[in-house]
Amino acid sequence: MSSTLNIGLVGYKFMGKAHSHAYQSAGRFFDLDLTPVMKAVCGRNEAAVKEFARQWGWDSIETDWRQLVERDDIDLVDIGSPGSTHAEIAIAAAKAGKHVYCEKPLANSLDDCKQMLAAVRESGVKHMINFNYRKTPAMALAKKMIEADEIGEVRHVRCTYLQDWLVDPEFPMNWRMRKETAGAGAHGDLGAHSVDLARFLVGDIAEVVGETRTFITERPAEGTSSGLTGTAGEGTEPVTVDDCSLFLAKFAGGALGSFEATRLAPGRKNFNRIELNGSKGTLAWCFEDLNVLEFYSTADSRQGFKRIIATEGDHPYMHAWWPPGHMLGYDHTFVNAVADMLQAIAQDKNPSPCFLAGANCVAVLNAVERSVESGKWESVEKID
Ligand code: SOE
Repeated sequence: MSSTLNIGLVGYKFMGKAHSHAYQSAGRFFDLDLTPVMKAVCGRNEAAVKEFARQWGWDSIETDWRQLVERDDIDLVDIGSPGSTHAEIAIAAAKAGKHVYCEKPLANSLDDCKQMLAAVRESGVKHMINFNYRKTPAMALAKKMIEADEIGEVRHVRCTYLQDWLVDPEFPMNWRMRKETAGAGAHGDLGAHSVDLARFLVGDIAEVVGETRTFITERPAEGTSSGLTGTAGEGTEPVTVDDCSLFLAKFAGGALGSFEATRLAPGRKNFNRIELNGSKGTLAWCFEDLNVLEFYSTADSRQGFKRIIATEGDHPYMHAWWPPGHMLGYDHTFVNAVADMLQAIAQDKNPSPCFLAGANCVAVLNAVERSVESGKWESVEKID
């Protein structure tokens, strides 16, 4: 019989929905040893958070995260609020003996990341960061194929993460365009995913050189906003983060990488693409065709790319999902992540990826920011 884990979620907008859906689905699709109980959701607007709780099946609400963290009936604090709030909540949760699950990027500064890591280590709680794209069957399969040496020594890493939701200069401000809440723009929001995928598949990044740019420096002030939509209020507000970032990377293992992140690429919706060229082959994946992993092997005399349908057969995660031919989407990546987390906690293991991966990802982003200032290659701090 499965035991239970009481969840307290902070944040009830875009990520709040994605995480709530994951808690509802994980135990129904996966055979888990630990069942999540949706105990409490927390947000500052009482009426809105009450409505959210009703709609998504949370037992109770809080309007102050401190109350949530102190509750005896909460075992795990899930942080789905903006980056600027992560450190304080995660550290308090760890000190209160709660496991912590945190959205990306781990925090807006490397210092905060280090303190978060120290806090979870000191209290011995389990910790996980939600890099959901690792949890697509295609990326999990790519990892297995690299470990089985199917593409040999990786030489080139090419990451592009392109979106277009900010291309209209009339799109109003929200927290994602303010440095004090988001830390960075496309660089942190999208770059974090690319850096994590590259680190997951290829390993540590040692040095970087890059540039960032803000093309649209002023936008209509925020009226209302939710997720990636909003309405304008009165007047305008300066944009204090980048619209795009571009950098080169030297991997500790010898590979060279290029990374581009932007929210100003018309037509590109969630074009999160990674391509790896190795001595024996190539792997390529893009979220806009998320169920397909492209594979080219130099051993194949027919010299063509193979489109592997990663959602078929016994590919990662597929034992839990639909009959053959029925594919997965964005929401499933969150369910897979939560299932991995619950199973790891049930087995008294730390889930993957944990805060260490989150901190090392921010270390890369941070080194790029230093390089933008210095105009030079910068070393990436290695967090152990
Ligand atoms: C917006 O750019 C966003 O929702 C990111 O914040 C997510 O992390 C990414 O998965 C999709 O795009």
